[in-house]
Amino acid sequence: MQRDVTRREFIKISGVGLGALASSGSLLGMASNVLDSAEDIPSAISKTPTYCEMCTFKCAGWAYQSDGKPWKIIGNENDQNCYGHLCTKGSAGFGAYNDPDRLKTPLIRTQERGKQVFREATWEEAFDYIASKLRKIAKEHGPECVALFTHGAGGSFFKTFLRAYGSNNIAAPSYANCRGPREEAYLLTFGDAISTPERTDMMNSKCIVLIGSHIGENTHSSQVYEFGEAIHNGATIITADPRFSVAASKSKYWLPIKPGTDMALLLAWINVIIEEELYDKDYVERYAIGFEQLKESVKSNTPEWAYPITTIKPRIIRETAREMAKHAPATLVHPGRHVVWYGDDTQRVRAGAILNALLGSWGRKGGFFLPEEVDIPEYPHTKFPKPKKTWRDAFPGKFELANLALASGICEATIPSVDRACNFKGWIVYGTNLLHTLPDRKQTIEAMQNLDLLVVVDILPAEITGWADVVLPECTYLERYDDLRNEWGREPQMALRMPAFKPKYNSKPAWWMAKQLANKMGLGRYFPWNNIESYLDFRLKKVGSSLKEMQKIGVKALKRKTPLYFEKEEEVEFDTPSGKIELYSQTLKDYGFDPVPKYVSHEEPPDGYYRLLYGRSPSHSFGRTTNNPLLTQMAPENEVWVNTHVAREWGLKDGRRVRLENQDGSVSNTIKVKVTERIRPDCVYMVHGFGHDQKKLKRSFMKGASDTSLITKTTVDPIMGGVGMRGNFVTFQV
Ligand SMILES: Nc1nc2c(c(=O)[nH]1)N[C@H]1C(S)=C(S)[C@@H](COP(=O)(O)OP(=O)(O)OC[C@H]3O[C@@H](n4cnc5c(=O)[nH]c(N)nc54)[C@H](O)[C@@H]3O)O[C@H]1N2
Ligand SMILES: Nc1nc2c(c(=O)[nH]1)N[C@H]1C(S)=C(S)[C@@H](COP(=O)(O)OP(=O)(O)OC[C@H]3O[C@@H](n4cnc5c(=O)[nH]c(N)nc54)[C@H](O)[C@@H]3O)O[C@H]1N2
Ligand code: SF4
Ligand SMILES: [Mo]
Repeated sequence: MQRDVTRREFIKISGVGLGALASSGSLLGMASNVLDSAEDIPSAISKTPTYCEMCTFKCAGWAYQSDGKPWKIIGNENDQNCYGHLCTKGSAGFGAYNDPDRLKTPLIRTQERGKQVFREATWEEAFDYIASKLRKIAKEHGPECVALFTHGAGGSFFKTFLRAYGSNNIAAPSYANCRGPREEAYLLTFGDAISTPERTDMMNSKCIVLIGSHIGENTHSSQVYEFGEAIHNGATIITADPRFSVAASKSKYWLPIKPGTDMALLLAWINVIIEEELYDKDYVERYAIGFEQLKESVKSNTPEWAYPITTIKPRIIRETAREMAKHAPATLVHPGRHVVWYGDDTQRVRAGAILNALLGSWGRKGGFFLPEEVDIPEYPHTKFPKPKKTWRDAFPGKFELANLALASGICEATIPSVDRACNFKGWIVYGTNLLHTLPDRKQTIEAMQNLDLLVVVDILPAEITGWADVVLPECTYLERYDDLRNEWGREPQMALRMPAFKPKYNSKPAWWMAKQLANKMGLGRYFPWNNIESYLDFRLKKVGSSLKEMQKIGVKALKRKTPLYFEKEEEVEFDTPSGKIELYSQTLKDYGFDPVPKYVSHEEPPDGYYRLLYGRSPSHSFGRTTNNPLLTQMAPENEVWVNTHVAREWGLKDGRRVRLENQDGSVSNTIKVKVTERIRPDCVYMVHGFGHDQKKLKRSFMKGASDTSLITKTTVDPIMGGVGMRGNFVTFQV
């Protein structure tokens, strides 16, 4: 922790603080903490390096205290995840720390699962309970029958624990329920993933094409910052979205596409770029294979063909395709992030990847840069045992192109069935509220009712904690060390999170829990360090830094080893089976899928129903911040966007409360109507994260509606198991 900032530094800091607040909205309660006169300068100011956990993008920042009290959190200027600017949610980290609803002590269930009756327990009792159940499961079914669901930094220690125990069934909903299809599509095409933070070179783009991605409402810091830079530099923005999003409002072209038809638009763009010979011939010839098959395949996908499908006029499709080609290779067809829409998502994202290949933007300035990360050696530990089975055994012959475990798949395979070679008996759930995150709540509940053990590690009493056998209260990110942030980027960079405060209540960090539990189970050799400081210091020293140095600077970049883009006429070996960019994928063909993406139509809403679209609140991260005392002041509930004509037909006025009912009769909580021209009449829209039904979340209980409660139907991507969630239709209960 750094102490006693000088007066001069302080004035500099408060200037930054004001800027950050202005950009993130001065409605924050913290604004009152910004001082306006020199006399107000507190005597003792300290700052502690951290990386943010208000979402999982891990922006690095500084948590400031004045006189030992929380003051403000601002971005670390040297951090490439945020360029010194945290988003609204990141600025409100103290709200999470100060939330009076936080979990305070370990809990053990005393009545039937789901009744939500617990007794307070000591850590010792909680670990004893878990250890004895885990031993029993290992003995009766094998350790592979325990799965870990994880989202967030501390999950890494539970991953070590699970592997030491003998299971490798580790699932993040951020794969099958978020960006999985994107990673697989880019792996299939370029032999490399997009990952986090995205390798998009928006800062240098001259043309950005957004297919749904609503950057600006999706507030991942560096994405918003770079998007802003591109706009400032005069880049052409083309946005395809059934809704006039914030990004659409910054666009030269807004294409209000009919939802579910993006593949037709992408194929028509490919068609124009090939037919008008607008593609980068040298790049395609040098780096790609399958051009002739692609050309043949998209021959009939003309703009005129796409018009009745997408409702986008042929003239606009041609004009936008030419615009993309004009700025190539500094044209970025953004790969998106939450891409699990209609079940053909790997193919749709692949069509975008192919478009990028034709424009020559992969490995080029303004397209996709070549990221690097720091190669930090692991702390030496005993080799993990080799599991005898994996989640894949539950799905023989299916989802073979999935590179990670499927959260929904593990959930499904927890429901006993005779033909499953891998049935799950225990779950450890770290930092993911599965009841809000996985669609089809009924299935999640049925799965949980079949478990022998359900452990939940959380900071708040989320819906999922109510179903646990044991609840382990984690302290917030501001009260703990975590593993180093080591992600790729323009520079190989690492960031440190360390405690700014002592843990409140009887909460503890994940590293401590995992290590204690391992000791209890005789697995201590997998955590062979005395404390987290020595663990971090050991690893940092291996790459020429130290814990002491990182405590001072928070973020450190090392030198790149290779150039950021391809060199002119460079020979490149892509990590695909052919060593080339695969416009035509033999791998897909071998697994029985279309080697070149093809248009497939999706079900339309019946009369009187509207497709349910969902997205992000700029002031919240999923459901994890909707109880935050600072953020609830800004956005206390969500609204359902309804087109003006539709509202008139239903006699709905702006602000009226309705319930939504979906095609399967599932009914939502009440939600306010927002009557607007900014959405097509065939769909409605709401942001995700509201409609909590956990009473212990006092500020967010029953505020707004949950999109998840209306997502009972899914379309699974046969290529990799992504769970398409935009095939649900709703009507109004007025
Ligand atoms: N219906 C619907 N479902 C979706 C989405 C959607 O838009 N609509 N989005 C999908 C996407 S893109 C994603 S990535 C996933 C995200 O899904 P999740 O990762 O499940 O996100 P949250 O629902 O915010 O759940 C996070 C949980 O972590 C807890 N938490 C917060 N901070 C900490 C911490 O420091 N330590 C611990 N141990 N716990 C913490 C919170 O209290 C909360 O219970 O959801 C997917 N599911
Ligand atoms: N503030 C904030 N920012 C976040 C998050 C958060 O919770 N809060 N979560 C982060 C995470 S993990 C993720 S994955 C990302 C998600 O953010 P994105 O990847 O940007 O998510 P999308 O699902 O693409 O975006 C939703 C947009 O898609 C549009 N849309 C819906 N259906 C269609 C369709 O059929 N076609 C087209 N073209 N558009 C459609 C909607 O109108 C909406 O504008 O956000 C990240 N950033
Ligand atoms: S995008 Fe916002 S909430 Fe997410 S890590 Fe960065 S500052 Fe925190
Ligand atoms: Mo996500």
